Amino acid sequence: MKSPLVSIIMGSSSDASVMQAAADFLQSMDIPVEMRVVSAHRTPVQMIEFAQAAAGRGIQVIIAGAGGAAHLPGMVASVTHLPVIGVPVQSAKSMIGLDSLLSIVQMPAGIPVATMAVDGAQNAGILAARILALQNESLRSKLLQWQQALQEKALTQDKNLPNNS
Ligand code: RP5
Repeated sequence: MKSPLVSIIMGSSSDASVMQAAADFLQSMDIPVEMRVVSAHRTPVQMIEFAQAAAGRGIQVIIAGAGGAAHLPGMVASVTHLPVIGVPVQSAKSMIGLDSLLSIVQMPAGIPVATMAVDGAQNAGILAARILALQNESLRSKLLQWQQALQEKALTQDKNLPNNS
């Protein structure tokens, strides 16, 4: 098995059904991934150890999903130089994911987290692939093909609308 290039971490296994979309996309591009539960609040020491060791293990991008008081992506970003992509998970239904979104997006100057939409794990996978594609021509062409297919799908939808002139 190839060593993972992208680490997909989440605050709880209850985030896994959302975060799977990031893994699915990356695996469809033949990018090796790992998935881990790493909690900012329940396993803070392990979180710091994970983030400090990630680059040395060959990880190039970290995708971090969390819900509620979603401190995981920001805290991880504070102890690594790797790009961190944050996915706000809608965990507390009463707040429709706004709590998660604001916890992740409002980072202080100096510590960026590229924040996706609420439950936007597929886009996190796509962004991670785009970052890796900067240094990988065959991945770049796979991504462009995927984008072309997306465009064709939208053009077909346009053509198939009943009142399209
Ligand atoms: C966060 O709390 C996790 O990221 C999860 O979204 C939320 C709820 O966790 P569980 O109580 O379901 O484990 O830390």
